[in-house]
Amino acid sequence: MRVEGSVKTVILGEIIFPIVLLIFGIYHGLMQVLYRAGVIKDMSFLGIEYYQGLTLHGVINVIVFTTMIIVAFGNAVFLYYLKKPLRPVVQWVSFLLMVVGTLMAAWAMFTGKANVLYTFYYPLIAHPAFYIGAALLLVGSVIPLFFDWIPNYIAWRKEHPGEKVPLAVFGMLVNHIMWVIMLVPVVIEVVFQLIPVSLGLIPETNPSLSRTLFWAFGHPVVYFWLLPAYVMLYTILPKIVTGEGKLYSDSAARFAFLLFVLFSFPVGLHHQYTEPGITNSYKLIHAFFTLGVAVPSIITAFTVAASLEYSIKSKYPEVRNSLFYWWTKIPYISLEGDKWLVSYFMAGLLLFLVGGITGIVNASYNLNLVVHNTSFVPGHFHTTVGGLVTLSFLGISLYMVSKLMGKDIKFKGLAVIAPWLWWQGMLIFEYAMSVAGIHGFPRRTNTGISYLNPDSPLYRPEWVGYAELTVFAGFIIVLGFIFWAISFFGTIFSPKVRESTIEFPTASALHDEKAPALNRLTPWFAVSVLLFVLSYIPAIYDVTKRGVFFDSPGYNDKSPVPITKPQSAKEDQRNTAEAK
Ligand SMILES: [Cu+2]
Repeated sequence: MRVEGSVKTVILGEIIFPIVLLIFGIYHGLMQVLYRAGVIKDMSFLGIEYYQGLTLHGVINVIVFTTMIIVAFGNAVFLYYLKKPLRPVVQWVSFLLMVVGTLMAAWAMFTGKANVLYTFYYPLIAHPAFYIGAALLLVGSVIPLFFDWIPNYIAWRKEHPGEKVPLAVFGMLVNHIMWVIMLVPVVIEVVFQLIPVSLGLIPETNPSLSRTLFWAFGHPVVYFWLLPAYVMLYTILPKIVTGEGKLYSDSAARFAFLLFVLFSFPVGLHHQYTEPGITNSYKLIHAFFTLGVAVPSIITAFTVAASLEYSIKSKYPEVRNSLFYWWTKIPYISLEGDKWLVSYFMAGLLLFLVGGITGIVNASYNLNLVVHNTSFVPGHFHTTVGGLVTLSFLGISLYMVSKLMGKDIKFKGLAVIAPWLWWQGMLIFEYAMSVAGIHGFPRRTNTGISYLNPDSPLYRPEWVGYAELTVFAGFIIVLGFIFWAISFFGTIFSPKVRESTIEFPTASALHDEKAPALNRLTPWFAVSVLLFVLSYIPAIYDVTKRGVFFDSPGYNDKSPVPITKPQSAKEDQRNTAEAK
């Protein structure tokens, strides 16, 4: 389908802008391993502090990059599958809000006014521009849903009575509605707690409440990143593996998405197992729901593997009776047509296998005490969001840019090797981080000047080897990224050879059951919101009534003196005045 004009410009902008920023994000990832291993033994490097760099790494990679690529991919999916135009005004408003918001937050981070990490836990307080910028980014990201996607979806349903909406549209629609729901708690946190404190409008607020609201958003957000990758695995991967490829079961795919709708929300307390003030039994309930939300990913593993098997076996009759040998026929490294994209999905899937297992460890309430806040956790999520999600987003970005700009993919060889370097680097990184984590190696710590410094009284030699291994891994990962970037920017700056189009290779379904219950979204979302609210009432009651005795003033990362004036201090002053 041809695409020209300003909608094309916006979608390209939503891909290229975050990727330029991602260069900083990846650079600070490399800096992290260098600091932590003590290769850089300092508080800062080239004017950027350790925690400032860690904030940039987190915010750019998992908030800005993911959100903008998801909106770009969603726009392309709705445009291509529904064949209905997007509204340029809506698209520009959304894009500009995201860009302005990102630049505001980036200014606060780059100038060192927001060294609060990407979770911005209270009572650490950042410059208001950080929170307001983040809020604008999020507002911009939901605008296409309300003003382009839902109207187009409703119009399409009217014109196609009784037909199932294309699976990719279904997945992206479900994902973005989930996005709007999960934003509610974090918007409450930012608007009623963090912005007022950072502006000095209120002197103090409740840290436990703010963390609880954050994780009511912070868990589902990982599925917001993951589901677009699942859309690609279901619809694109089987088609590009072999020309005859098919999705094994359409209903299984839809059912998996709907299970995410149900179970992504009542689980946030698994990030707060060690949070005092929340009753244990509520954490246990969230633990069970978390194990429940692993189910749709396990279903996805079966569906995607079955689709791969069907696709391979329909092309290669000689492996039709083999149980395992057909895996060798997958085009892991192929330059033919769109097959280069397979390497991104396969490398991502192989990382996700590890990420799923470590995630189930994290979720298991008592096991979490072994790994919480250790390097085990970053090890885990570098194989999920840093693995499958990032690789499929890098792959689809390169794909979309080449189609939208009408250009051939340049340096295809590098583009095919890139995900495998990334995969190998991440596997080594994950191994080192996980095992060191079990030995107590902390996350979010400049260990090079403390625990891994032989001159420090804190020295812990048993962590040294693992930290050095992460340096080695870091360089392989970055090399993979550089290969990808050469291909990406090489493609952008190459001459145009075709007209600009939007198209996705799409696998049809082998088993295409009717299953009307899977195509009515409202009841699923109604139950989902109900579960979300019910599962959080006891926890919110705990952190506002029973579990917290005082609010806290805000602090910055430089001083133990609060930057906002606490109520209790004023009372103390009054008391001493009265005593006199
Ligand atoms: Cu989680």
